[in-house]
Amino acid sequence: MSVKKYRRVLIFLMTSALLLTSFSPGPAAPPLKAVAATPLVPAASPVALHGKLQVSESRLTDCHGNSFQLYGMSTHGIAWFPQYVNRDTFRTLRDDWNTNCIRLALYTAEYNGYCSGGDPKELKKLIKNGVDYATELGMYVILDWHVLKDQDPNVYKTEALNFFHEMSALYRDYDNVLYEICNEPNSYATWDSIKSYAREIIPVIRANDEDAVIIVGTPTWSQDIHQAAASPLEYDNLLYALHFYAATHTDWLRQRLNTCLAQGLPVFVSEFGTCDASGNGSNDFQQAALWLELLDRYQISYCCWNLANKAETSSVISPDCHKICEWKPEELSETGRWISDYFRSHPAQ
Ligand code: IDC
Repeated sequence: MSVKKYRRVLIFLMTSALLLTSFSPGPAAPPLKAVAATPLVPAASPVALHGKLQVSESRLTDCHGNSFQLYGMSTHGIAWFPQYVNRDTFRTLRDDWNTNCIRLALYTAEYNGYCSGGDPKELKKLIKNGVDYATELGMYVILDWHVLKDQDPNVYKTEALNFFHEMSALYRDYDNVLYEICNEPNSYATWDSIKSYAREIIPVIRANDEDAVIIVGTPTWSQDIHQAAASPLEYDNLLYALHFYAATHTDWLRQRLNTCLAQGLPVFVSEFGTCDASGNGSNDFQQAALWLELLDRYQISYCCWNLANKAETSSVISPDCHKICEWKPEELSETGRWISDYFRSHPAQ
């Protein structure tokens, strides 16, 4: 049964309940807050409270029309670390880390990527499991077509068209699924070539799910949002990706963000790291805090790279910890301790 259908049923029940309580004596019933209910979306979860999202006046908004911020973890490549596509992992991220979304990174080219030697069936199964777990927990989930080594998203455009066609048909009635159509175009991939790719992928998704929220990557590893601001795509419900790594990208990129926001560009930081752009090296938590405070001020959504125990700075779990959930502070990396604390201090959404 679809999320939308259950929502309609719930709205009917809520309306009936409100009518009943308004005619009965006694103390007023507490306000009913939930807007979505399904056996899969638990009451009081982020999706139950905020429902379907849309982009309105350059901001991500919830079903009440209020500005809404997604924040949480990005997986590492799901082919590399499939063990973290797990219900208990996501539950820990929701309940202990206080996050409301998860990004599923599906590499296209690297390491048994979807288009380069990986098993598309197995990888799609992982994506579907990930969406199921997120939905059961009432979390938002981003399907990230993780273009990186392939540089230009047009390289695997046919595979992308098929993938997004299939996924958007499956999730057309889900309020909690967002589509990220190209992680980080880079090198020779121009904004024009990304636009031409987007103009093919977006209509395929929208044919199934007419108001899906879609995140579009930008040139130079999703840093050149100014090019998108100068020449945006002609669709609604779009967000443009800005990625930063705190030890590499500092004030100059925040300035660019400020300028683009002033121009009305809707932005989503679908990936950031607290270390340098290699995903390794040392952390710069001072810069990371400056970034996240800025994003919180503008209610710009963000996902932290990465949920894994790889021996690299950006992985949040300690390399010698093999638990997939309920990590103690000493089982996290320095990055994991810092970002989980930051998430916990974030006002719940
Ligand atoms: C890195 C991973 C690393 C992996 C590599 C593959 O952290 O373990 O070997 O990819 O190429 C990005 C990318 C993201 C990178 C990350 C760090 O989106 O895939 O992950 N990064 O280099 N953009 C900027 C940094």
